[in-house]
Amino acid sequence: MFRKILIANRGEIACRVMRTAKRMGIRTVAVYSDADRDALHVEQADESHRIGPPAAAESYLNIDAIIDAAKKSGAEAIHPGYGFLSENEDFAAACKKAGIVFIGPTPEAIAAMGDKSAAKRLMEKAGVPLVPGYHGDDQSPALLEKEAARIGFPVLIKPSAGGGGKGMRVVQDNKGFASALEGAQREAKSSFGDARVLIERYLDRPRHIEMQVFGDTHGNVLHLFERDCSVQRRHQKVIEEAPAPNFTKRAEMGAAAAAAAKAIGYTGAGTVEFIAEQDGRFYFMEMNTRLQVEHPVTEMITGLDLVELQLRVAAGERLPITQEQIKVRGHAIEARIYAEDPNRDFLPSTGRLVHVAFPQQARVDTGVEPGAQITPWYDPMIAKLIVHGDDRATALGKMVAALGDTHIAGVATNVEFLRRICESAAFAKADLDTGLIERNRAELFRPRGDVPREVLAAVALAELAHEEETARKSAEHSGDRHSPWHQVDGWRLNEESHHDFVFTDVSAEHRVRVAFGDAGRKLSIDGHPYEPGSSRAESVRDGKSWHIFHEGVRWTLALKEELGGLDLDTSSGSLAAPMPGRVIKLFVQAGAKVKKGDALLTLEAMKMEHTITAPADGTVKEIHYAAGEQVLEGAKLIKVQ
Ligand code: MV4
Repeated sequence: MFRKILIANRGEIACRVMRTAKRMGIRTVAVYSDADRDALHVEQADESHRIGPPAAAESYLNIDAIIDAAKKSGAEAIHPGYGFLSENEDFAAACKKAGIVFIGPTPEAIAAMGDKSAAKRLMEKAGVPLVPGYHGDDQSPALLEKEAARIGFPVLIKPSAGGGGKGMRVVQDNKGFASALEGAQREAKSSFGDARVLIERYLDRPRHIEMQVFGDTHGNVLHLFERDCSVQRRHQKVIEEAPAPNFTKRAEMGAAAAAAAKAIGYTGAGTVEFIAEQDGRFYFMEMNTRLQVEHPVTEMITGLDLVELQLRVAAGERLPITQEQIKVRGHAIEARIYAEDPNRDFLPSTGRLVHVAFPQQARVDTGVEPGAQITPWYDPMIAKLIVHGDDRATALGKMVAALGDTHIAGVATNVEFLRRICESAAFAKADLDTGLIERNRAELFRPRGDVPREVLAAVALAELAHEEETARKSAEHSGDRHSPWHQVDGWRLNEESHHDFVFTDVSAEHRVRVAFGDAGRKLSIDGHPYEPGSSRAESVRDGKSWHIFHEGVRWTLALKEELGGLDLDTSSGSLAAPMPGRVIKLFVQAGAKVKKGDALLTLEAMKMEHTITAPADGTVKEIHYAAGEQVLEGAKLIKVQ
């Protein structure tokens, strides 16, 4: 076995590979760009090497820099992870040339699967089922149109060079064919540098089902069952699971995938992708010659560590198990958490992760920790949650709970969206096909409604607790614990006392009053008395804002103003100091016309700033203090009529 390996990747997959390497006693070498100097994968490695500036083209895709780092560190093998150089035949060849083991298939196997048309011809020869179609070299429009008619409309035109759905065109009848072909060829040329296309019968409501395969250098090939990855959005997988629910063709698909791998002398971990009709009939789509993002669901149902198998096979060992020994145990589901905003067309969201808390009851594969930056340079995936249960319903219940316990602040995330998918009737009954998200748009993207009263209560109590804590700390530091300036319990001692908060969310203002009486605190929200409910909420402070995590939803509320102990009775028109402090800023002069909510003055008390605002439209009649002056609690500060 290797003594030291380099991981030519970043984020969760780099951390994931290192976890197994460490368990096996293998030293790990990380590489990083300037954007990742402080990243978790660098911290977790035994050794790390800078490979270039943030742009992937100059760092994680820089073959020379990575080979250089491997040589410097004395790594005997390189694990490419997924993405980046993982399916780059030149990289696999460069490793070989440098005398370093590429932990993956041969350059020839990568090349054989890289061209989608060639791969399909190869698979056809190996007896793997294909969608009825045409994938020949003759690309003349007249022939392609004749082939489309032979296949039968609707047909799908796909670029030969690319996978992943880019540049595909559905054509309903022969009238639309010529112009769709032209568009597809143009896009194929600009996206892949290769205008060739293939034509297939267009399948309605297909499922994406893929088979995990493994080959060793002794001619053994295994399959590790299938995964259903039908829940996708614009060809981006969102939720994956294993085994595929209600799928009746496992044995046939497993045999087809193994035949596909054997046909190209495949070594290492690979995935054979199929497209399946609702009745289970399946057709080869393409083969991915790498470890995939969703490999953990396969690990959960087989009990195998796929990275360990990769390392053993790459080191020349035989696969340590036979096909008969591999059994499906229970059901596993994975959800991908992204820094993106589902309400803004899934626009990636960048920024600092102010708060990150992951669930205890799920496997969490992540490459970030609290305080990490999500930058625009790389894929915005934050983590993967993976759950396992005896059956699908149990696993799904765990996933809903795990998503509810995933608390991330600082960037927009898809956590709530994922939870809606998991809670949807369509997903619960495994009504799976690649159109699930589109078909359930109305439900999945419904507006979230008003801020729950539990959340407003939680935010007010959290703010109050925070202020009490701040005051207590400042009293401790002042040396005079009994100083009236540091009274923290004054609000509560006074039976009449109460504290008013105004919080704003994107759409509305909410007024929460906390009153301190004999019986303890009593809350009222927007004028209505509040009785505490039973739901839990976690509050996370972020400057002047709070993130409240409640029943799987993150609410962000900003403290707009705060009137401690101040009677909002506007009849007197006189505004008093809510607590002892110092006037630090005046926003108005006597005679000024003000509107309700306008800032009048700012008081500094207990190291906090409190801005006092006009309770109603009116005119400033008197100002009793100048900026810099100390005031006592209850002092009349300003009079508005
Ligand atoms: C198809 C298809 C329907 N009919 N082929 C999209 C990505 C590429 N790998 C294969 N894709 C498709 N090929 C035929 N003949 C529908 C899709 C497709 C799809 C496939 C898998 C997962 C998600 C998808 C989303 C839209 C379309």
